Amino acid sequence: MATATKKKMVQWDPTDIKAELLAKYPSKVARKRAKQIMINEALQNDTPTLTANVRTIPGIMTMRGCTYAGCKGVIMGPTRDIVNLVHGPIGCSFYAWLTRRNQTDAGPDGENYMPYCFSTDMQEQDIIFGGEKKLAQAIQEAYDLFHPKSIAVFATCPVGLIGDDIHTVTKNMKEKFGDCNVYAFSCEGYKGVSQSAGHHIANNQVFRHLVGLNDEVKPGKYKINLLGEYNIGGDGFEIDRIFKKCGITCISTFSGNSTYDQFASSHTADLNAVMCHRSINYVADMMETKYGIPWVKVNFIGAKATAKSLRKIANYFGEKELIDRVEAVIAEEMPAVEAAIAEILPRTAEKTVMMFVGGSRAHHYKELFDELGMKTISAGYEFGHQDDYEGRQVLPNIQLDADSRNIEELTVEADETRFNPRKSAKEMTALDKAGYKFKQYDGLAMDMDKGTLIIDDLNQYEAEKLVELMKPDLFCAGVKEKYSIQKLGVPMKQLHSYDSGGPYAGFIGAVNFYEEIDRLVNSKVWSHMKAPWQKNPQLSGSFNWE
Ligand code: CFM
Repeated sequence: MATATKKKMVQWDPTDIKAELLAKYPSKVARKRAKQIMINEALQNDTPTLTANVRTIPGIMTMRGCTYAGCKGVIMGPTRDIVNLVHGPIGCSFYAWLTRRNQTDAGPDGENYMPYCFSTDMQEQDIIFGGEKKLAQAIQEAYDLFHPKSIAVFATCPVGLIGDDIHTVTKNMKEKFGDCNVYAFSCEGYKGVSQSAGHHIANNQVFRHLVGLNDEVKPGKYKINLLGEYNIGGDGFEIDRIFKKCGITCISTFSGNSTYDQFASSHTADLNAVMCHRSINYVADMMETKYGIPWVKVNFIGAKATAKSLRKIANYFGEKELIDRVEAVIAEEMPAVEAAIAEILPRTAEKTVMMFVGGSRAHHYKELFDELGMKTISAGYEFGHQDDYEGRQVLPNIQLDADSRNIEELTVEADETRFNPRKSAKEMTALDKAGYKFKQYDGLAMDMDKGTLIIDDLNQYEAEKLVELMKPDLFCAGVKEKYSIQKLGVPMKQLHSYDSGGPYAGFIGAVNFYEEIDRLVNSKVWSHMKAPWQKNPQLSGSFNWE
């Protein structure tokens, strides 16, 4: 057993690592955690073998965020021309203000509320006497100051605890204004086990209050929506550049640099391309049922993945003009990527990496590390569900628990006038025969090597233990983990905010990523760093009056 060794474990046994991660826990905790640590060997499982989307055990320092973060911060936050008003204490708003690095471009209309922080700033008296009046006043103030098209209200924990009826307040204000769509999200932080519940709550309300409001037919050919792309570090801008070059019209992005009108018009697109499956699959499913828009999984992280996703979109439309143009764009973009790889790969090949990010990036970024010849030895999600790990085929076998049941499931039916199957049954069968898969996501486990460790809801203790045992060349997670990992002598790359880098999507993004990772894994600086207590474990001192 290699517990105490400081040397890199070249041959590690995953069973030993798992046992070591669990060794310090009380037996009940160890039993629960054991179900969330999977040694990857059963690829393409039909039944869930990893427990996910369950409560974090109290006392464990989880990496997760809250439901409000998933709704306000993740899904609605990147939209530029909707006033996002937080009903709650100021901290909930302040700490969600411009920290996610989702970029916006104000565009020709110049409307961009991203730099603002809107909050009702709840005080003790609002908690005691109720905050509805204050909320109505805040909505009025935002309307008077900015005259936005839309105001979205987000509930924080105290709102649910004191029972403010935010939906009636917003409904009344919407009627009062007449020219501003006002609606609310019951996304109190405690509503679910993680930010994932907030995604679902956001998806439901966006579908209920925004999607389908504008039937106007937009110009352009090959119309798609890009779902689950949030323009972190400018990723969305790079994807938009590629779409434009290919002649693909992006009607809406959910929700990087998006506008109110994009959501309202999204039902006019002919294909939903789903990037982050975890956060937005509900919208894709509901749009298919109501409007007949099929969806496919795409990934624009990684140059090869980008090329594959573009071909997937082109093959769906099936027109030679688009297929040829996409091939021409790939041929034009790839030489720069290949040149970068040829130069960098000899320095990165066979290096090891671990990734623990939200609910889809561990999988997406594996593509980029594969391109660098690096081995992903352990990965997992903070809040992924079993289908994000093992593929959508396990969906019928997932047991709903009380926490999941808590989240509203919208009943959606085909729209009487606007349901329009984008492809005939015959066309769908032909695509299927050609190997084209709709509504399919195979999950992270499929792409992980045999014997690697897939860990759900990794915590602070286990992260440090993993690094100590397996000594990866690089660790990827978020800011909460960054400095504790670097203090262990291992470089750390933030895959949520990208530190201050990006874009990493598309072709230009891939080259950016290769260059940064090359610098990180080949810099010796972290291994030279010693904390004072590592150099002199026995510190002594004296008071200056002695
Ligand atoms: Fe989707 Fe995201 Fe992610 Fe996510 Fe997120 Fe994010 Fe993420 Mo941070 S929507 S699941 S809730 S890809 S904010 S842009 S990086 S945890 S892996």
